[in-house]
Amino acid sequence: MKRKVLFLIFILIISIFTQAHAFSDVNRGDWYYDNVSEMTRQGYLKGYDDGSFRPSDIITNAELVSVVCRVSGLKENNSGNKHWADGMVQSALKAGFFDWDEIPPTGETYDEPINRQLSIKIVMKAFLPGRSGDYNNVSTAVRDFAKLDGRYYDSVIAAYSENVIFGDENGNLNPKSSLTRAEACAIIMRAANIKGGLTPYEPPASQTTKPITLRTGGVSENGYLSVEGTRLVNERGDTVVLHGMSSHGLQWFGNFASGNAVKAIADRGANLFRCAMYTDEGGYIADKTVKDTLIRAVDSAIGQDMYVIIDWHILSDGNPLTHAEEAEQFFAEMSARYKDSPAVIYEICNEPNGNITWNENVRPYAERIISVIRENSNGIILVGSPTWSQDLHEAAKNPLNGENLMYTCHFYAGTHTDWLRQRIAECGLPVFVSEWGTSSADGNGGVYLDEAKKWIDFMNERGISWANWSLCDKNESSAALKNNANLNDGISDDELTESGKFVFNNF
Ligand code: IDC
Repeated sequence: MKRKVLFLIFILIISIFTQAHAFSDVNRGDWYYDNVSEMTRQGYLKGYDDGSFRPSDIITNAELVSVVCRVSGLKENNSGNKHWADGMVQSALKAGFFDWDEIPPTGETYDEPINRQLSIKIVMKAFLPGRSGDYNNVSTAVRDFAKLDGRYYDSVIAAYSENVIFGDENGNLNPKSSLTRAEACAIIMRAANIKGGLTPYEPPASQTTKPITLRTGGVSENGYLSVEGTRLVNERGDTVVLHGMSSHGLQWFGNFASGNAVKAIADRGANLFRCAMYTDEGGYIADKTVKDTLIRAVDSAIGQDMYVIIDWHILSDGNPLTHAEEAEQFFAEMSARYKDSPAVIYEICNEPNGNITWNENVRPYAERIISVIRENSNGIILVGSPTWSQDLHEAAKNPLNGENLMYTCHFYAGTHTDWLRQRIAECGLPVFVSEWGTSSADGNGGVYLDEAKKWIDFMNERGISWANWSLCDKNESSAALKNNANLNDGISDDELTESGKFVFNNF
């Protein structure tokens, strides 16, 4: 009895504790997750009453100053002013973190967005006063250095030299624009850690290029990939095989491409995630916001140390030339955004189909998109072929020129058998199975696990990488998840369908 009571108390304490640092909108895999959790655990951050933290909201003068005061241990002054943060703003002013005119203690600007240059100064004064850096280095490294007001030179030079701040993808600091609550947490934590504060300093994980978790078989281990002969190899020239899941259409099942979802499959051993961004059927061409879902998924996968495929998922639009201009713009933007990331793989046309040929449609399209991507990145590019990416023999007669190109082959175990394996074996091309299913080609029926096993053995023998269709809970047999599977706490065996179990056992 006594034991039971103790146990219940224990559970209660644990749940209070975990509640205390679980914001509804801060998830494992989000780039700011570690900082925000640690700061919450220490009691520095308070979210909103509805349980959210609103990481992407703009931070105000009062909010930034008060978090800095809490983390740096500055006590708040007694104050007569009714504003909740006034006591802290007053003591920060007294401590010299900023000057009177920057945030007048009369309070009119307390709830206005703080700008970046001022927040950098406050953070540096609070945690790393007296640090300096080299004016010449920083003023050349920061492209928009000239936009800074002179009074912020010293703080910015020191902050940049100490790795408290970094430029954006273009090397700009945007000193007069605002910053988000998540960004503010990152700067504060970096400075506090360098000072020797909370936890040992680790180089910060940037949102788009570095993992926050290191994994066996992951990007941190293999680095940039390239193609040698028919093999995919890592930075040291060793063969690499990637295994993972494809999302379903992001316009329908974006919730299964969340940070939690991606982490859940990484925890089960996957080192690859494919983001299937449909062009038609309500996808990107009709609704550009699908791109935001895709970017979040890509960033989450990078954060989990996984390789990630950006899939331009043509399907009902069988001819890739139909949306070639949109594809050029899209891949220009993506390859610029991810130019420094070894994790990203570009799949430029999911499945060409209909009345088209390799020579007249797919090949010319591929040449256009490859040249766009190559302006920014020498990463792996996956190219489809006619008949839903099965006509490898056609591509093999007139392959593309260039490096790090692979040809996709898609199969569904209930429809495609020996003859397609034969084609892969004979084509002589580097092949990547960026989509396959245990079902029939319509995504349903079966599942056909005996045939799927033959395929797995075949791919293993040849070191062929694959992504399985699909990570979602749709009521079709190719789906890996049972209805209403909840991925917030990982994926358990009883949340997996028959297909899901088979596939996950083969990561
Ligand atoms: C299927 C989905 C299904 C959806 C259909 C049309 O499983 O729910 O209704 O697309 O959008 C592919 C395609 C892939 C298909 C899949 C199964 O790349 O989009 O998904 N498949 O039919 N090629 C061969 C099979």
